[in-house]
Amino acid sequence: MKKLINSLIVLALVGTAISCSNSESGGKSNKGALASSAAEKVYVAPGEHDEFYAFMSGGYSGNLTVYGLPSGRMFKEIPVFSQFPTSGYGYSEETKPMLNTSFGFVPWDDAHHPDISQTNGELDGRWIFINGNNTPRIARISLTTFETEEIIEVPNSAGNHSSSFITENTEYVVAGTRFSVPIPQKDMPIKDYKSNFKGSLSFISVDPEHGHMDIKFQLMMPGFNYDLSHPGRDKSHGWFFFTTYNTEEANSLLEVNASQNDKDFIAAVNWKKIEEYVNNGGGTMMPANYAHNVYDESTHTATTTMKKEVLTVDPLKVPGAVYFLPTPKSPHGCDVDPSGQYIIGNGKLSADLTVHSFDKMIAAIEAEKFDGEAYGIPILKFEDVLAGTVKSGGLGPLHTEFDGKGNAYTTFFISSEVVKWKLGTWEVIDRKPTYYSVGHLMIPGGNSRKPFGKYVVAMNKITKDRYLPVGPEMEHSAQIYDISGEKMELIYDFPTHGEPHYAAGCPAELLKNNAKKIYRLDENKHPYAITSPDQAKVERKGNEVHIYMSTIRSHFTPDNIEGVKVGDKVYFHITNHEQDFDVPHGFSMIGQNSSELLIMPGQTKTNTWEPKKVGVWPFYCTDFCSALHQEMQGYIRVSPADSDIELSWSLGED
Ligand code: K7E
Ligand code: CUA
Repeated sequence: MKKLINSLIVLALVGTAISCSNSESGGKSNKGALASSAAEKVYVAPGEHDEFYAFMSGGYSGNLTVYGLPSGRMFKEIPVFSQFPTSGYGYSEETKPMLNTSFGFVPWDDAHHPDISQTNGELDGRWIFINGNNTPRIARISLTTFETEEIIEVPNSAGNHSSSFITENTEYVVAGTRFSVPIPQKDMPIKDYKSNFKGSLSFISVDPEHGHMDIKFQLMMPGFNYDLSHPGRDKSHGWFFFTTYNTEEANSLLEVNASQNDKDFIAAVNWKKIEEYVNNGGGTMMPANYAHNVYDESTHTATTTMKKEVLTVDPLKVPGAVYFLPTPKSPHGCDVDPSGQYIIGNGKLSADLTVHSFDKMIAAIEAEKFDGEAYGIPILKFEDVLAGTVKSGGLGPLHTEFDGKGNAYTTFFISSEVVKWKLGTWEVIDRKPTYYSVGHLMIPGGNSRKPFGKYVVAMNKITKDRYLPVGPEMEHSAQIYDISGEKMELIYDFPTHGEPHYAAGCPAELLKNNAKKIYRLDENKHPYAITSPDQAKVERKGNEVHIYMSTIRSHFTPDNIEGVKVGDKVYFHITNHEQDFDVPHGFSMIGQNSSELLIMPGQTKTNTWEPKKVGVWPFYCTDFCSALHQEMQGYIRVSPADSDIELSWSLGED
């Protein structure tokens, strides 16, 4: 045991050493790996637009960032699972419900794997989904407003990591648990994990018209760790593949104890079969408690519904629905090529990649050639499903993407490189170093039937000397390689925000003409909206004061309010009466226990303030909206709790 620990530590240290010693960068005498023509390939002239959008997960920022490719320019950070003072998301009364869970208000998560909706296996640009890893949730973001519209909590899950991947007509967004747990949760000794804990794989249906999510069923699998997943596509459409590790079912010191088995599994799930079973009344309804948060664009308001049950499916009750494909060395990434034929398991403690064949898998199932079973689930023979092995010579393979021209690209964390290899012959065509310790990589559409194989973006865990130092922590780095030729060419290197695990990209054409410019005032159904500034008013209901406020360049209506008292709770319901693209107004109040708000044209948002001190207190617009932005301000007079000053408000009067 000691020996194994030591050798793992050595492996890890060697990895770090390799990843830092293959540096070609950092020194002033060195231009890095760049050829002089590289600059032209990424240069997007001022005023010109990028060719691709790239949506990068924010990892521990909980958010999603939007970049342009090839320029590497960041356009927006979209708040998803984390409160975001830049816009007031998670602070405004309207958006707070988005962060409700069965654990209460959870204003943060760890976002890993964005995936764009598809139709017939091709990106359709309607929505992008992303998983919250820590408090299991799946979010749906609109690709017209670029705002989070829906978040569903996933019960019976823990470490929602093999998520959020989309089937090829967006029938389902799939979420798998990383940690197995007692289901239902209960108080029990941890050491009794083995054969008592379960791993749930959730199939969340997506309504084709509005995108609304609902958990269709949860498959209750053996207590392994379900690491990553991908849908079958084209010929394998109807199946879903999940890598597992810790098939040892260890509950302590997993770095050693979960590395005992030479092979873990890829679980192949025939979801069409289970869907049919469920549609015919199969499955067991189980009590559960989870939040479903939906943002309504017409009321500009989110609501939370607590759901009370979930349909569970025991895989043994649906013969022919689940099989295990033995896959070496604690596989991490689980990727399916554009034709749907090849399923690639990246054994992270291995140098080789294992490629399974979908056709061979089906043949082996039909011939019932099994190699035993695990908890009643048939295990296929490794040799019977193996399509080939890529002898890459790299170390620590993690993730694979495809260019649509018959090539695959795999990242190697330990040896810090991207390796290009050929599907079908398994020969390595090219390899290029990354700086440093690469995790995922992304080709726009690389997770669909139709990749746009012009660039690959590598997302690196360690930045070290790539940019000017900014203290002990550097932003992670992304690197763009031109993959239009036989050999990859590193052309650009740019910092990212948070930890971008995965990314999803698409041609700019798919989205740019649909991006929303304003919210129409005549469609604003917010209960506290006012349709014009002359409807502005202030109302008292007990100790609540509701201010119906308007913004338009460059004043608030009203801008003087009196009669508020210490102990009141003041609601600012602010409607932005602008109807021009890109003219938000901001709002902030001195001493508020919240953030500012940024209110889009035609939108209504609500901020609260509980005045604690007598005085005359200012508020102002936080977004430089016009030449007279600094004039966009107002005062609230706060009197003692027992004052009899009447509520009054004004604009432009003495
Ligand atoms: Cu490899 Cu969450 Cu996809 Cu990170 S995971 S790298
Ligand atoms: Cu409105 Cu500044």
